[in-house]
Amino acid sequence: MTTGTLLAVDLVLAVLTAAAWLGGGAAAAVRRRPLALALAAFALLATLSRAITIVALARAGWWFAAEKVLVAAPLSLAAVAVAGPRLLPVPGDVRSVAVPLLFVGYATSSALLVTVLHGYPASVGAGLLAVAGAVAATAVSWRALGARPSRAISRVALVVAVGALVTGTGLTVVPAAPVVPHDHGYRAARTTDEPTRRFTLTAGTATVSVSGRDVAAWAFDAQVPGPELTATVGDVVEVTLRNRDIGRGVTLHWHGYDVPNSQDGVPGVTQAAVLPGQEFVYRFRADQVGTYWYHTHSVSDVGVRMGLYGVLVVRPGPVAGLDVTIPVHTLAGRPLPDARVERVAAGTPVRLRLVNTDSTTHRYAVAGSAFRVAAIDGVDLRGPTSVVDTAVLIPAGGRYDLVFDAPATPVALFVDGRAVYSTGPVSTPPGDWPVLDPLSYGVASAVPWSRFDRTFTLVLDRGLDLHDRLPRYAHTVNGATDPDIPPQVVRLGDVVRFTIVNRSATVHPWHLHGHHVLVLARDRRPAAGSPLWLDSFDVRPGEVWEVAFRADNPGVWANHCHNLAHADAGMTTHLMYS
Ligand SMILES: [Cu+2]
Repeated sequence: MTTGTLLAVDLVLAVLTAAAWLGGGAAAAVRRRPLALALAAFALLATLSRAITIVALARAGWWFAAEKVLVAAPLSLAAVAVAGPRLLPVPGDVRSVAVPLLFVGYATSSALLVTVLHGYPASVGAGLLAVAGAVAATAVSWRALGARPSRAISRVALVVAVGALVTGTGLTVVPAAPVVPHDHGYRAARTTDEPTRRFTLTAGTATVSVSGRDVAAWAFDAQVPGPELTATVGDVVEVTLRNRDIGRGVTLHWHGYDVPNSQDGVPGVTQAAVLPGQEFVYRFRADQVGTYWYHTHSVSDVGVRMGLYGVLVVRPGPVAGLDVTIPVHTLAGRPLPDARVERVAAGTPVRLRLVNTDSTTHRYAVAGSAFRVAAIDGVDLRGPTSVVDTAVLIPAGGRYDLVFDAPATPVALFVDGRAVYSTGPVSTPPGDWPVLDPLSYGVASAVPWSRFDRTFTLVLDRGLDLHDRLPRYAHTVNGATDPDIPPQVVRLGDVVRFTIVNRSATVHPWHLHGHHVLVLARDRRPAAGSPLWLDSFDVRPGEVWEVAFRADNPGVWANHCHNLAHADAGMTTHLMYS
């Protein structure tokens, strides 16, 4: 069983346990004796069986079980211990065990809320809140059922509740937001004699056609995707961004391109958003070959979804054969691009540059030919072998370059089962093919570092964020949301290791700006294939990724989930050079 499944099973078990205790209490209150006893027996069994799932989760990693071990288990067991003597032997009037049963139910429920609303790391405040909730709910039920809890119990409940509210919600101490300085120091080198590729991109509202229907979009040069920017390695790329009428501002972030910090295009961190009527000139040297993309980073969730993105391809030189770029996107609920057919002579070398510009994973499959994965996230793989009838999953923001020599018969690329590109009439769509695991594809080589100067752990989860004006159910990193997540501070030259843990039930495509990271391990299994230098990787529910990089690009860099709705809902942190 995967850790993700285990997390789900444990959650279901916790819900059933709480429901059974509460149901037993309610049945006892209305004197449904057999039902009350049956539910109580089931609840006791479920409470004890959670020991199995909690221990299994703790073995998968402390991050998955911390609050269950420290809050849920002690609270449930203590409640059972307190209520137990009042339950046995079962009195003649079953109504008299209603309050003890409800008490265990409230204790189990509030522990469950700690998992759902607070998560990792476990805190004393969250534990106290859970206790206070259980005690307060029990006191109310006690009164409602006609009995009167003693004054002493009521006072204790009140004190615990107030204390817990203050410590648990952090109302007393609101952590100061980390200072994320704007980078004004760097000025991209002015060069005069180097070949310069100049582009101008004008952002504006537009109406574009998607599969025959007109939809409202935000677009660069009135097209979605924006113009494809191409360069040859060594060129200087100079892009003038103009904003015609995007009221919420626009920037250009060069996704996967490790540009100088001042050119990274993150509003509030490396520059101010470009407002209507303004312009900003980006300038950087194209020293990385490969497939990349650009997109706005201003209100990025809305901006990218509405169409403010395009492809950036840097080639080593003239291209032999066919070199096709296929950025996949969902605009107004409809898939882009439209299907395209291109006749190709047999024997022609073909490179399909696949780009996922959406916020969720896409499944790609090539039918009709074996292929190799030549590069991932712009970086060539070592010793890629030929595979056939195999799908690849590309995370949000990720890129795969697939290469093959065109056979005499048609080849087709499918994205989530839809033909997107083909070299002739499509024969058979892909079946339920196995998925390529890049961690065991290609030829391995030794990790270039044996020690790490800095290590950081990012635990991804959901939780209640009370620091805004309105409480929200946010996407959290180590229990906090942007801008309250402490930055990861490194020095120039440090070898840095990140452990990224997904405790939640959704995929988080992780994306560090300004650096490619080398994958060391996933779920404690070392990467066994070609070195994988990634800028975007899916951390699925229950997964633990270990990645590392050398801190060689000074500045303040966004380090965030590339499901941009998650990023905007708190899941954004920063890597900062001291
Ligand atoms: Cu996410």
